Amino acid sequence: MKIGISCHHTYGGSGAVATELGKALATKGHTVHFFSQAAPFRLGLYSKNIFCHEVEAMHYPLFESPFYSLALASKIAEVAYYEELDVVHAHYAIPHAISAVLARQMLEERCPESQCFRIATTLHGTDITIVGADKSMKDAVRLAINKSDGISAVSGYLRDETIKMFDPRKPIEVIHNFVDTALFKRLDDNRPKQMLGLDGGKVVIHISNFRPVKRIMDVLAVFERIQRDVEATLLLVGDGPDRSEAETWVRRNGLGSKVRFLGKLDDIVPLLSIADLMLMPSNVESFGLAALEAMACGVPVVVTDAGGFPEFVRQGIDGYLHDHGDIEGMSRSAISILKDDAVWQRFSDAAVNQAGRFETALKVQEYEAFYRRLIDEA
Ligand code: GMT
Repeated sequence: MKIGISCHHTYGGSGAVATELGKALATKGHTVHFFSQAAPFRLGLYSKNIFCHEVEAMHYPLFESPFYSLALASKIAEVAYYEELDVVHAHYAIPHAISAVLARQMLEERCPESQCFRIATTLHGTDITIVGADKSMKDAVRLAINKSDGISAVSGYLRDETIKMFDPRKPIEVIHNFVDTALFKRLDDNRPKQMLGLDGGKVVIHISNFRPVKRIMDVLAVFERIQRDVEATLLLVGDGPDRSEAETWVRRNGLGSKVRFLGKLDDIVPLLSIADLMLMPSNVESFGLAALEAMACGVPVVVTDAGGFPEFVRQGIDGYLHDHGDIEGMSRSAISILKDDAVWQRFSDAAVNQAGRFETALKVQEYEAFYRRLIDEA
């Protein structure tokens, strides 16, 4: 198939999923055209089947802000015309699905409808729960959903939320997020520990975009309790609006030597490989890809009992789930895993096993079948 993938290029789950999917499809022989503002951050490889189209919005003094959505639609229409794309897969409703809808209308000006691509839209979470809930965007998100030929959501939770909020005309398929276990596996390499000067003790990790939904202050509160009982360091990977508040809190509480802000990093496997526990106490996650990637690297997780987490984290087997804001419960669970090596090993092995059920190859087959159905229905 000839597939266009429209996605955010920046650090974030939806861009990561879109990019890993595109790479896997290309490896299977499909032709993949990426559309984004810059090369997606996880692309990092050459393939004869992958093409990247960077979208540059026109700057003109009359336009206060550049029209990215229009430029994206024009780029999709242009590439679809010359490359005869079968499917355009939009990751995130806004602006990608809307731009795909518009691109198809542009294409219809140039060729018969039967020769136009099909639109597959994958909803990732915040496009529905935050952007879609905003009055200024709600109708645009509804249009994006209803004008797509097929819609998928990354969890049953997100499918149900979308139905509640938008009552879409079409059914929503659930295709869970996935992880490439050939890449995300625990490395037997202590060098990152030495490089970070971690002499001993346990390593707790958190990876996110430091937005309010991630509850960074809860990560710190849980860690503060952990380190009273267990010698440990907290690695914070990523960056975002709540970082300053977090840094101020760390300084005020004298935890500077135990909490490391590492910023945005592309290659997280070496860090996950030295981690003993991941904390993800978000308000809600439609899936929580970073936790699945940690599990694949043998890292037990302590997460919120909400959203997509219960669809892959098994209570007391590969991690623990708690109500959001339950600092005491999360701390107790974390300490129980970190304090006993035998318990940790059991959780770690179970996490690797469970991640195997979300292997990239399995989910890519589901996406291929999804595209095929859309093409056959045309
Ligand atoms: O909030 C983020 O982490 C970014 C956001 C995105 O679109 O990049 O992540 C969403 O999509 C990811 C991939 O499907 C999911 O794993 C995240 O759970 C989801 N974030 C939220 O629902 C808050």
